[in-house]
Order: sequence, then C-alpha cells, then structure tokens
Amino acid sequence: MNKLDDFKAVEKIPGNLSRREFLKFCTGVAATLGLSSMAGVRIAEAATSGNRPPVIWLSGQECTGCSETLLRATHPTLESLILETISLDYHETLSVAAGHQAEAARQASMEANKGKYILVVEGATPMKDGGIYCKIGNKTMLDHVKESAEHAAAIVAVGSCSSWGGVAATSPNPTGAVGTPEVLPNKTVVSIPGCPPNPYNLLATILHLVTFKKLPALDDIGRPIFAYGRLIHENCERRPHFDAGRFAMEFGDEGHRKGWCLYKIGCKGPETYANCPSVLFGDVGSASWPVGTGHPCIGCTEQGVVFEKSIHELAKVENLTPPTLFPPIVEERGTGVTPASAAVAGGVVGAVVGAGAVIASKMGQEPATESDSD
Ligand code: FSX
Ligand code: SF4
Ligand code: F3S
Repeated sequence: MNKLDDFKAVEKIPGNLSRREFLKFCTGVAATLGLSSMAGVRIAEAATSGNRPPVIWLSGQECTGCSETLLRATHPTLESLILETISLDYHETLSVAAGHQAEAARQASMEANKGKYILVVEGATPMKDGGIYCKIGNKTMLDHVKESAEHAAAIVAVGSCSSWGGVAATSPNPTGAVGTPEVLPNKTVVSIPGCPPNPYNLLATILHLVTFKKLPALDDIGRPIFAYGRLIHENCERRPHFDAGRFAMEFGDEGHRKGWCLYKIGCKGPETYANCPSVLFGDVGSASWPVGTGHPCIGCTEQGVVFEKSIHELAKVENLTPPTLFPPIVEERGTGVTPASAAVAGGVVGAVVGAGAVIASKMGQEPATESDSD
C-alpha cells in the first residue's frame, strides 16, 4: 500500500471538504513550504490525526484585523482548517467565556498543557511605565506575554504589530510599544508580519509544526523563509510593465486602467518581502491582493516601510537589473548567505534546526528528521 492509499483510510476530513479537495489543499501547502507532494500527504495525515495542539491566543495593542482576516477568509476552508487543526483554548474575541471565567480557562489550559501549547500573540506590547497602557484582567499585556511564553512549545507573533510593534510603535510611540520578539529576547519567536497577515502563512506554519514537530526555516528576523524569502516585485504580475517602463502616473489614468506598474504611485513591492502575489488572499482570483486590485503595495510586512514611508514615496529598488556575475550560492533574504559568510550562515541554520528539536521534545514527540520534510 503506498502513502496515498494509506491516506484513504483517514475518515475525518476537516472543513467540509471532499477528500480530493483536502489532499489538493495539503499538497498546495507543501508546495508553498517548498516540499514535495508526498510531504503533502504527511501534512494531511497530521492535520487529521486528532492531535490538535492547544493554542493560547493573546491580543495586545491592535485592531483585531489579524483575527478578522482569519475569520473572514472567503476561502471556505481556511478558517475551519485552522480551527480544526488546532484547539483554540483561549482567544479574547472568540471565547464564549468572558471576564474571570475566560482568564480561568486560560490558566487551566496552560497548566494542563505545560510545554505543549502554541502561544500566538496578536498586537504590540506597551513597555512604558511598567506596561500599564494595555491591561487584560487587571494584568499588563507585558506580564501576560511573559507568563504565557514560559511553558509554550512554540511562540508565533501574528501580524506586524506583534512582529515589531507595527501601528502602535509608530513615532512618537507614546506607550513604548514593541513587538513580541523584543518582549521575549531569549525565546525563538516566529514572526508572521502583515497588516493584516495572510492567514494561509499562519496555517502553513502551524501545519509544518504539527507535521514535522519543528518550525519552518526562519530568516534573521524570525520570519518563515517560505513566506518572506522573496521580494513582491520578483513575482508581481505587473513586473513586465515595470521592466518595459510602463507606469501608472496617477490613480485612474490610462496606465492605471490598463494595469500598468504602480511603482510611480508609491508601490513598495520592490523593497517588501512577502508571498502575496503567489499565495493571494481569500482565494477569489488573481485580483485578490493589493496590487491586483490596482492599489500600490504599502509594504505592510516590512518594518521601516509601512507606517514609516508615505504612500507616494518611491520605493528603494533592490535588484534593478540582474547582476553580471552570479555568486556561487543563492542569497536568501535574512540568512545573509554570501560566499564569505556561508560558514556563519551554516551555524544559523543549525541553530534554527536545534530550536525545532527543542520544540518537538517539549511537545512530547520525536523531532522529525531533515529528510522527513524534504
Ligand atoms: Fe496590527 Fe493585528 Fe494590522 Fe490590525 O490585530 S498587524 S493593526 S491589521 O490586526 O495587529
Ligand atoms: Fe508590481 Fe509594484 Fe513591482 Fe510594479 S513596482 S512590478 S506594481 S511590485
Ligand atoms: Fe501588504 Fe504589500 Fe502584500 S501591502 S498584503 S505586503 S502586497
């Protein structure tokens, strides 16, 4: 019996999908992660195994757009797949319980699942004046994050606010807002920036964790490389217009109506790393991402771009023309791999793999080998 036949034995398919649709979705996730279709079968098996990791989802300074994007996914399966792959034990917006009851449920889940739950943090954490500018249940967000992180198997910062402070940290940053990695400098925090982030990237990260018992490879600021390894400009459908010098000069002009490049009306795609043009949002066709709808990318996944540069400011163009000499190893964003730094980068990759193994042992399972996710 081959792996695909094995999978036929699985009874419960999440998200009201047919078996074929579910498997197709999982192989799509595997492809997004840069893995083979057989890894898709393993992802499908893990997602239907019934071993749903408990998730504690904290909310700090934010607009709740990160949760909204998850729940408003027009793809009928994304929301239910996420909610059926995990056990969402605490979420301020979605919990039926409120007040003391909700806080008690969070404490109970953390106690019962010590070392096994995933902590998802949405929103920034204010640090100024002891963190008094964001309190939940009479406790500061700062204390909530630190306390919940202590026994978490993995920590995910979802959205730009949680990744580096986002909206709340915009100058003059009156509350001293910071991102989750800054609150937890000694922990590995996976950052999934975007304002809001693409829920598909959160699901793919969780499925990777559930299937292979380790985190996907991360760049030097904690972002999964599968989602943030390439510039938007590299995969944009309007790129031929950029290369040919055909630009929209203002909203509604002829170039804009014809779908030309949005660079001159402020598109930040050339300096923003994200997979928006390939993954899209909501699965409703090729227009379902900012540039597809005719709006310049505002760089919502990129610290120092969104909320910092004005909408019409021109982007710094990286990689304007192909280099005349290609280096022997391909440079990935964040790993900083150049011939001279290859040895150092090897150490970084080793550290990430090591972190994954620690998470697997915390979750009470054997870490998957490297070849498992090939
Ligand atoms: Fe921030 Fe999330 Fe932007 Fe909003 O909650 S990333 S303001 S879309 O939603 O934190
Ligand atoms: Fe696409 Fe923006 Fe690059 Fe133009 S500048 S090709 S619209 S990403
Ligand atoms: Fe954000 Fe730009 Fe993608 S605005 S959603 S990073 S296209």
